[in-house]
Amino acid sequence: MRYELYYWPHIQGRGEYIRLALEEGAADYVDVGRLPESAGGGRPGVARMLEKAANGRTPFAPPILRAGKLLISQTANILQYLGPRLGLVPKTEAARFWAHQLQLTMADLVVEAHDTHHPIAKSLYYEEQKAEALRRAENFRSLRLPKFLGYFERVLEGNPGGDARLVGKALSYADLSLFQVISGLDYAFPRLMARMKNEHRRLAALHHAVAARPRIAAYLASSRRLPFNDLGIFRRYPELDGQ
Ligand SMILES: N[C@@H](CCC(=O)N[C@@H](CS)C(=O)NCC(=O)O)C(=O)O
Repeated sequence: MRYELYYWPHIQGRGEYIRLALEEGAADYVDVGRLPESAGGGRPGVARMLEKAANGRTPFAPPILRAGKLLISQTANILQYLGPRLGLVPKTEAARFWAHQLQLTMADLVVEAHDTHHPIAKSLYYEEQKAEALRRAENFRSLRLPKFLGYFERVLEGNPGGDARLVGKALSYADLSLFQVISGLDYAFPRLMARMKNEHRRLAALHHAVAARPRIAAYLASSRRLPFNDLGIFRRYPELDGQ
């Protein structure tokens, strides 16, 4: 199976959760958005997918995965599909729902991280909502992020398979996604995260361990991994990072 990923070519964004799973699972895939426009890629290649899917199941937003005749969108939904096929989730139904539940909780956190710089509207520039962003980020730093990170630290602590993983004994796509969330938070909130990682040693260890996995390390060092930038979900505005 050669998978096709459709995602915006200029940012890691939500496409990155899918890329990490495909890379760790050594899947054969094409990152269509990063192909030249002349080869059907780029933003037009992704936009075409959002106009009208041939099967009538047009997705609302990327990331989108084409797997043969299947066209799947929503990040957590794609990972729920890929997990068993790439050996990135345990076999039991209970474990699969648990991994999906954790992924959806990460999706909630990702929205809140995005809203620190765009609390009013995606369609406005940061500078047009900076006052609200400062207030929102203060609340994120003092209440919301500690609540989310405290939760994931407790999940690691309570995992019967060991505190190095979120689900069971082996690496799952939920671990890869938590790695990506922490990487993004490190980029956007370096001061805050230095403190947070001291207080959440299991999260810090998981982040480190995933980065060191051979396939992930090779991917991170490759040109397939886009750098963080000021267009994505995680953006570095020092004034939002507190003191
Ligand atoms: N809940 C969806 C969110 C998808 C989403 O917001 N995609 C962004 C890029 S990361 C987008 O292009 N959104 C267009 C829009 O919301 O109008 C998911 O997790 O996949």
